[in-house]
Amino acid sequence: RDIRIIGMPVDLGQSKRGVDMGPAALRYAGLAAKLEGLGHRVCDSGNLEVAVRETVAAEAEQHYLPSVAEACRLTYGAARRAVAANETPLFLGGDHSLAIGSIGGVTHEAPRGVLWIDAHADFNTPETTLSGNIHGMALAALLGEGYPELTAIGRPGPLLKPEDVVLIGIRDLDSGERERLRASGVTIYTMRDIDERGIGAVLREALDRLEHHDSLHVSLDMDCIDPQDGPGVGTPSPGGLTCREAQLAMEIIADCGCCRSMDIVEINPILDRHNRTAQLAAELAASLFGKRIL
Ligand code: DIR
Ligand code: MN
Ligand code: MN
Ligand code: MN
Repeated sequence: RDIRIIGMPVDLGQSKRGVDMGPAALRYAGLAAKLEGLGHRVCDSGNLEVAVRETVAAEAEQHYLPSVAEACRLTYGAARRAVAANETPLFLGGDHSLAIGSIGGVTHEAPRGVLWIDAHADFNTPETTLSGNIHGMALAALLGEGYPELTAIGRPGPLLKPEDVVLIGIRDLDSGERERLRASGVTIYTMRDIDERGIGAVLREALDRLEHHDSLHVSLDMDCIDPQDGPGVGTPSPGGLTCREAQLAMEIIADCGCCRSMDIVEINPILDRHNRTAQLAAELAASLFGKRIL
C-alpha cells in the first residue's frame, strides 16, 4: 500500500481546546513508523490549513460554520487527489467535522462503504442539535441534511446514501438526533448489540451489510473507546469499547482486505494522560492495515 498521511487540525467543530494537536500526537506516537514496519510506503503530506480559532472569533456565534466548511473543502480536495493517485489516505484530526471532506472526497469517483465507529452518531441538524457543534452534524451533512454550507461541499447531491453507512459503538444520542437516526435507514450497532453479541459477530455482520462495496472507509472517532482506555477526547462517554474490542474490530476489518481510507479523529492531547489515546489509535491503525500477532 501507498499510505498518504494528511493532517487536518480543525478544532472549530466542537468547543474544547486541544483537538487541533491531534495530528501531532499521532505523529509523536510513531504512526508512520508502525505502518512502514508492516511493509507499506508511507508519505506524510503534513497538515492542511485551517483557521486558528482566535483569528475567526467573529464566527463564534455561527459555530465557525464558514471556516469549518472551508476546512472540509480543502480536505475533500486532498482526499480526491489521494484516491486518484491510487493511495490510501489516512486523515488525522482534528474533530469529526473533517469527515464531510474526507469521506466526500474519497467517494468522488466511486462510492465506498463507511464504517463510522463512534460513541455518537453525529446525526444532528441545526434543528436537533443541543450544543450547536458541527462535529455532531457531520454524518447528517454527508447524507445531504443540515446547513446548506456543508451539504454544498464537493459534488452536487448527498455524498453518501444510508445503505453505504454502518454505525458501531453508539451510546450517546440527543433526542431529536435519535428520531432522525431511527427514520434514516442507516444500520446501527449500539453498545448493547456489542455487549450481547460480541464485537466479532457485530463486525462480521457490519461488513456483510457493506458487501456491495469493494472499498471501505473507516471513520474512527476515538471517543468510541471507553474513557478508561482512551481518556484523551473532548466528549468522553462511559461504557465504550475496550482496547481489546477495538483491536479485534480492526483485525476483522483488515481480514477483508478492502479498507482503502481512514479518519482518526477527536484526540485531545490536553485531556490525555501521557499521549495514551494517540498511542492506542496508532496501534489500531496498524492493526487495520495488516498488523498480526502471529
Ligand atoms: C453531541 C455530541 N451529540 C453533539 N457529539 C459528539 O454535540 O451534537 N460527537 N461528541 O462526536
Ligand atoms: Mn464523531
Ligand atoms: Mn464521538
Ligand atoms: Mn448556538
